[in-house]
Parts: sequence; C-alpha cells; structure tokens
Amino acid sequence: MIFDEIRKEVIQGDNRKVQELVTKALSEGHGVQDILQKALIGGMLEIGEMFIRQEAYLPEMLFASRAMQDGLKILEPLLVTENIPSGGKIILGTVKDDVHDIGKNLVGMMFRGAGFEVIDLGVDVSPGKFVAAVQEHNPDLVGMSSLLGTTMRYMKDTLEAIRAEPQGRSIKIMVGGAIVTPDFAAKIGADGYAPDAASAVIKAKELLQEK
Ligand code: B1M
Repeated sequence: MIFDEIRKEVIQGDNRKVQELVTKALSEGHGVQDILQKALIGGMLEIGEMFIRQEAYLPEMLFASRAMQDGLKILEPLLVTENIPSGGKIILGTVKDDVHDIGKNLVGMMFRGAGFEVIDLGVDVSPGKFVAAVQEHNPDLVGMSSLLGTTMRYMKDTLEAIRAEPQGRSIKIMVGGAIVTPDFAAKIGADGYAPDAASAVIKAKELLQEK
C-alpha cells in the first residue's frame, strides 16, 4: 500500500522519495486529507513512538520532519484551494522554548487557505514577542502551538500578557498542539482549542463570528 511506503520513507527521512510517492498517490486518486493524515502525519507519529522506545534519536526525528514538510509542499496547493477572503487577521506562533513547527505550519497553511491573513511569528516565541506583535498588528485572533509538557505553561503566561494589553480583551486566543487538551485550554482561559488543522479553521471562524 502506498501509504505504508510513504510512512516508511518519512521515517527514513528520504525527502526525494517522499515527494515522488506523494505525487504518485495523488495521481492514483488518493485524497489529500488521507495522504496527509494516514501517510505523512502517520509517519511522524511512528517516529515519535520509536523515539520513546529509543529506536530513533533526534537527528532521525529532524530528518523525518524535513521529509514530511517536503511532502507537504506537494499537498499545499491542494489544501489551500478555498481561498475566500474572510477578513480576519491571525497571529500564530509556537510558544517559548519550543521549536516544533510542523503542526503550526499546517494550521497556518489552512488558515491562509480559508482566507485569513496570517502573521507567523515562528518558533520559540516568548510572551513578550507575542505582545509586541499584538501591539504592532492588532489581530483578531492569536493562535499558540505547543508540543511539550515543559512549554505549555507559556501559553498561560502569553495569554495573561496579551489580556493585560488595552486591546487584549477583545482578541480571541486559541491554543493547540499534541500536548494540549480541551481541559487545559479551558483552565488557562483560552477562547478556543482545536485538535487538528482543519478544526482549527472551523473554530477560528466561530470565534471571529462571536466578535
Ligand atoms: Co519532539 N517531542 N522533541 N522533536 N517531537 C515530541 C512532541 C514527543 C511527543 C516525542 C516523544 O517523546 N514521543 C516529545 C514530547 C513529550 C512531552 O513533552 N510530553 C518530544 C520531545 C521530548 C522533544 C525534545 C525535548 C527531545 C530532546 O531534545 N530530548 C526536543 C525539544 C526541542 C524543543 O522544542 N525545545 C524535541 C525536538 C524535536 C525535533 C526538533 C527533532 C523535531 C521537530 C521538528 C520541527 O517541528 N520542525 C521533533 C519532532 C518531529 C517530534 C514528533 C516526532 C512529531 C511532531 C509533529 O510534527 N507531529 C513528536 C511526536 C508526536 O507528536 N507524537 C515529538 C505532526 C504534527 C502535524 O502534529 O504538531 O501535533 P502536531 O500538530 C497538529 C495538532 O496538534 C494541531 O494541528 C496539527 C495538525 O493536525 N495543532 C494545532 C498544532 N498546533 C495547533 C494550534 C492550534 C490548533 C491546532 O491553534 C492555534
């Protein structure tokens, strides 16, 4: 099955083969979401499990993530076809001390595809940097991503720092990332949580309608 082959090459970190196979899967008629979820993200989850079992180490995870992101480049034009201007400005970033950006990039891609203007602050974004961006861009929504148990607390710090700004109370704040749960989001006072990139778009639209 082609999805098994893609997962295997993601784990091997062979970006050229991943791109070839993703192109082949599309030409065979497989759906974009299936290729993304079952093959590319599936491969990343598998290498994560290997990392826990100490069958893979950081360099392998890094190569796998590059291969996954190169595969994603083939899917990107197909993921962002909706492109209707929606009149919403979103600031997006991975929180302080956290460099995981595959999920955040995917969320950003989907937001752009849904017509939002996205200002991506990148990774390891401190509360102060989020606040400076809020002051500069006056967004409708701030989205934070975290994948580590050690960094999710910065979501709370960032949220509180934004809320302390004059315009901060009217900005919707949304969180996500593998470690984040709906309970955690509610506990820190976030306006929204989404488990994946597609539902992040739905949630953001809901939140912006409330504004
Ligand atoms: Co890291 N890492 N990593 N890693 N890494 C995890 C997260 C881990 C679960 C692996 C494991 O142990 N099984 C573990 C965290 C454990 C924990 O805290 N509970 C871990 C660890 C421990 C670490 C280091 C500490 C390892 C070390 O140094 N000893 C280190 C930390 C570095 C740092 O950040 N300071 C580290 C480093 C790395 C790499 C750099 C090698 C690499 C990242 C490369 C990159 O991102 N450019 C990496 C990778 C690749 C992973 C795994 C394997 C894959 C993550 C990923 O890309 N998933 C990961 C294992 C896993 O998650 N099972 C792991 C695919 C991606 C599409 O999913 O990001 O969850 P995700 O995003 C989803 C949703 O969560 C959601 O939508 C996305 C799309 O559906 N979403 C949002 C994300 N953000 C959202 C925001 C929203 C809404 C939804 O609203 C705003």
